[in-house]
Amino acid sequence: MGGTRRKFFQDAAIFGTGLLGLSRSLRAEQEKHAANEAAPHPGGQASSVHGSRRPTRAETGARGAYLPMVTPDVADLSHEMDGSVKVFRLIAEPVKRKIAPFKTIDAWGYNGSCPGPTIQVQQGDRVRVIFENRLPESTSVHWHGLEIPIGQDGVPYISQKPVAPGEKYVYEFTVHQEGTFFYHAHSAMQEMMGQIGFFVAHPERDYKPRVDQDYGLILQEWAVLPSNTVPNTAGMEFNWLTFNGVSAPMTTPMLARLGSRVRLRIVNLGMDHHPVHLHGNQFVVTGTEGGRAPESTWYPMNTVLVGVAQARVVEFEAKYPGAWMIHCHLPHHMMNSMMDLLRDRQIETADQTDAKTLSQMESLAKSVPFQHVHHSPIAENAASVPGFPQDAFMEMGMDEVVEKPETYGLPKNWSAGMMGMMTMVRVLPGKEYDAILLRKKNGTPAVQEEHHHES
Ligand SMILES: [Cu+2]
Repeated sequence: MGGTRRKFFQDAAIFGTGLLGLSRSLRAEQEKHAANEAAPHPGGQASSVHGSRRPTRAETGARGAYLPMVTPDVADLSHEMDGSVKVFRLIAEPVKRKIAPFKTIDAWGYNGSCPGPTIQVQQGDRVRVIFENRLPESTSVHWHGLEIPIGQDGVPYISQKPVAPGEKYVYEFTVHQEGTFFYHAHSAMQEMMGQIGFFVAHPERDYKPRVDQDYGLILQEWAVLPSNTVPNTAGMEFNWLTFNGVSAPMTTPMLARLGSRVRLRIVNLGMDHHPVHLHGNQFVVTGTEGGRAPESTWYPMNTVLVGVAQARVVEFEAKYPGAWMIHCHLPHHMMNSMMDLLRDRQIETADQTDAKTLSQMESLAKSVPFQHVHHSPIAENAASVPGFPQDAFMEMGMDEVVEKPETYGLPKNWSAGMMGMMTMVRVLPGKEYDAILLRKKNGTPAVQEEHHHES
């Protein structure tokens, strides 16, 4: 071991001992953390970053208001103010997550949610997160992408002692950056159990051009064996793909008023990279996990590769009315696993007849309230064509099971075409947009009085 490396470990050990004392008492933690951040930090880099941080709100006075991001199917984490400090309470715990109408998994998340609730702050904010571990094992919280002192980095043994089950730990730092960040457990298996959430730092002044809608999507993958509920975190074959903890058609459509500008922030914390494609529109990548990208780097595209641990922020003008799909384009990520439903009746690609499949689908429909048990038309000689069936018997419409204000007015059986990592941006003329907002506000059930059939 070289001298520098040994010195580093000595520093880390001294630093770790300091934190060990801190974790004993919550109040002591809070006091010491303030001192901690002012002290020089092992690693040097954090110190220089710290030195160049932007001034806090207290130093600059009032800042511009910001448009909060909406995380479909995931709530925001509320906060209280302690003087000028935004105080959040984050709890790691097991979470039952219904990822499809016929599938609930035992994931791990935060505050009853998987992914965890979205934390939204503004550049310059002082943030305190009172973290509690209700998992059956030790954990910590890493603030992905944030330039904060090493003591707040959330890496077990390196920057802090692991937070034991039942213990609390206080993170506190000043956010000098703007952009799309996230928090996650810094233990690989816990990440795969769902320990992730958004951490969005809004800029002190709005980005230009301003957007009217701001949405966030977290991409996750799950390996869940048939008739099981616990993800197999050692498994390499992912059969469930989710946006914000749900698979299509349970994903809540994102709404945009015709003529508005839309921002989508996409974050990936799984085992695969996902090419996320938007139908019918071109967008520009306006930011990454590192913050806002200069306008000179923007160019039109409609598919953005969101690699593991990356964030990609895209923006587009909602010029074209319609229900525009947005989905990962990997074919196997555009599917839901039917293994649980089929059990011993798994589809055989040979020896499949229309009658046999129809009765199979009817059996499925009884176990979950699917209303459309018919399938799309097939040729009379279909069974004699090598390769048949492929998608013929994959469609399972369940409009009524997944209906909500955001699905109001979609064409009948829309849900049959929605599977896996898939959702939609519904670009709606003002009147229709307002009607859905009113339904959301009033909690009006999205009863579909009439279908708008294309055909
Ligand atoms: Cu994918």
